[in-house]
Amino acid sequence: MKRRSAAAALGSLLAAAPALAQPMAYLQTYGPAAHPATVLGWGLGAISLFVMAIIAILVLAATFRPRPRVDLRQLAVTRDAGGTAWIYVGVGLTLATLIGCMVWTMVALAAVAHPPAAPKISIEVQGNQWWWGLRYRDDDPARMFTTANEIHIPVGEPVRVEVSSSDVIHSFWVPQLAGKTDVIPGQTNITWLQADKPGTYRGQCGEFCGAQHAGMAIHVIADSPGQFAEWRNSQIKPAAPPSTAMQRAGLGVFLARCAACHTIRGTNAGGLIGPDLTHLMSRRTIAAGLLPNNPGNLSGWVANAQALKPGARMPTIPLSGAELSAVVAYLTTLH
Ligand code: HEC
Ligand SMILES: [Cu+2]
Repeated sequence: MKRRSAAAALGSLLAAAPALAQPMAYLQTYGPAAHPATVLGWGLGAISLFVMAIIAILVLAATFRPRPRVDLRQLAVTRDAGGTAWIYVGVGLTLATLIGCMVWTMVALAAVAHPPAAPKISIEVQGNQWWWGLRYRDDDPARMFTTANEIHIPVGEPVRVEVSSSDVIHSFWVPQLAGKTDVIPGQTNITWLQADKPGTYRGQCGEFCGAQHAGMAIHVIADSPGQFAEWRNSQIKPAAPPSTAMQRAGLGVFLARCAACHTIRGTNAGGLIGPDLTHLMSRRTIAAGLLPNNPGNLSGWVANAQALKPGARMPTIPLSGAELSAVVAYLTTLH
């Protein structure tokens, strides 16, 4: 009985494993910035396995080959009958395989280095301990805007991404869409993304950057072109003014206690230490992928950010119960 339940538990664990692994699974990719590298990875893996199998077979064959027993003392000193041809052929095949792999690697690297068409959308991504700041560029400055942690892109289109850091070295990594790009203070590195299937792609800081490195996720959401345009137009707008007395009180608390670090466009809050909260409720998660974005988690976060993400650059701010409810009531209006 015990054994059977253990087996069942193992079975359900194994069944759950692919689903758990799915968000960061890099063996399956969904766009031309990543696909050539995936094919290359599988190809080189297969070639390596094939070579190992051949070598193993040759070693076993040589080990177990039947030979006549000879008495070494009786053996005449003669020149060997040959066999160097094996060496020439072996070295030749090895060289040809290695050169082939090298050429394939260079072709794949060249293919992922540049998008197939010039990107029309350009995003600045800034790594911060421990969240991602985003700025969507536009030729018209009135259409530029900032947001955080969730990159929306139109499906099937290349997007230019410029990465920089405000503090230490991070790494921008959305495995299903592209390889890693170093995020280095004092330097701007350029990469690109393209998702050929609509959906949400999870990314993660790929370079240890301090206490909450593991709590520094990023999501790329590939929308249909129509949904993307709608999202972009709503992000450009300033926040709607609060409508109830409670929400107005919340804005007051926010301006007094939070505005030094956070921006809400359309209000006097213009801080740059933390994420832009103008359209906070349009995001699925808070604190760089840590928690689903809902009023309960928002209250928990504002009440005690340090308990949820120890070391985060948002202190736990002492608020009365009334102040907390008011500020959260206001935050939930930020669609
Ligand atoms: C000293 C600067 C600072 C102050 C003051 C501050 N915050 Fe933050 N806040 C941050 C930082 C930094 C983050 C990002 C933390 C992370 O994800 O690691 C953050 C994250 C957040 C988030 C999550 C945003 C997202 O999209 O992930 C919310 C919501 C938030 N703060 C609300 C508030 C409220 C409400 C107040 C005032 C009661 C406040 N903050 C005061 C720095 C601050
Ligand atoms: Cu990191």
